[in-house]
Amino acid sequence: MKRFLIFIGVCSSLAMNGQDTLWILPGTWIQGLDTMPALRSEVQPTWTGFNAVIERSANTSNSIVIFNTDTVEHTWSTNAPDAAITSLPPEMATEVSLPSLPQGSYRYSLIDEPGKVLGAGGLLRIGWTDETMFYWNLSEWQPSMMELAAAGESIDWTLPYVPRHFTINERAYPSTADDPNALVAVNLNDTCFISISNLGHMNHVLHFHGFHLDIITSTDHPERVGWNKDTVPIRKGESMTVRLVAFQEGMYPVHNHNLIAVTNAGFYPGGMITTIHVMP
Ligand SMILES: [Cu+2]
Repeated sequence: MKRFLIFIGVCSSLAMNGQDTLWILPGTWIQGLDTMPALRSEVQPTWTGFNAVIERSANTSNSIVIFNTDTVEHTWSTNAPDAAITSLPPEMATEVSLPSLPQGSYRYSLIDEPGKVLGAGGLLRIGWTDETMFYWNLSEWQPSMMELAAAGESIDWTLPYVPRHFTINERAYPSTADDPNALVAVNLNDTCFISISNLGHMNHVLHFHGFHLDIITSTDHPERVGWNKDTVPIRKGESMTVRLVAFQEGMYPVHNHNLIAVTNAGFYPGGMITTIHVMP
């Protein structure tokens, strides 16, 4: 406990400079009528239910301190090429190195089974300094599986996977409108970039109304860089960056093209829906 208190003192000053420290926090997440055990990777030592974004400059190696407040060990990694795998012992701080990476969007996450099912992970954005930069951390959630993982039981991945919740930045529509990183609000003729990452256990596909977007980076499909599409698939574990040129005013929906993923506990509309709002 003493070590924990000393560490809080050191970190509260570091936290002023961005995500120098991440806190792995177990907690309770309420979505609709479901109350679920969950894990998050947050910027502060108190639970909010939202995963942090890590931002770093391009082409420089770096590190981050991760405090695992859980009572079990977790394992941390990223989807960068040749990513290191780091053990995070319980109730301890561990310094994790981040490799030198080219500009792009990547994903960090816990990769042990409870860590992966309970959802601690988010975007690792490299080399983006522009203010008009949004991010979408996609995931989906099956409460029964999360209960098993939190109880330390192993998951049978051959059973049907039937998530009840689908989220962008841990929010389901209509709450996505409350998140300035999920709601893309820009001015006419702005160019903006959206980092998209799939933290979940199934593939997703997003459909954009009103715009075709340029694929700028992709961890899993580099051959798609340069494509200009209104429908963008994101494989599980994949991260990508897309560019939006806001050439027309108005409100335009963006939604998952898989209709089960635009529901909340089976009710439409919900889940992975957000909006592009282009202001005059
Ligand atoms: Cu559509």
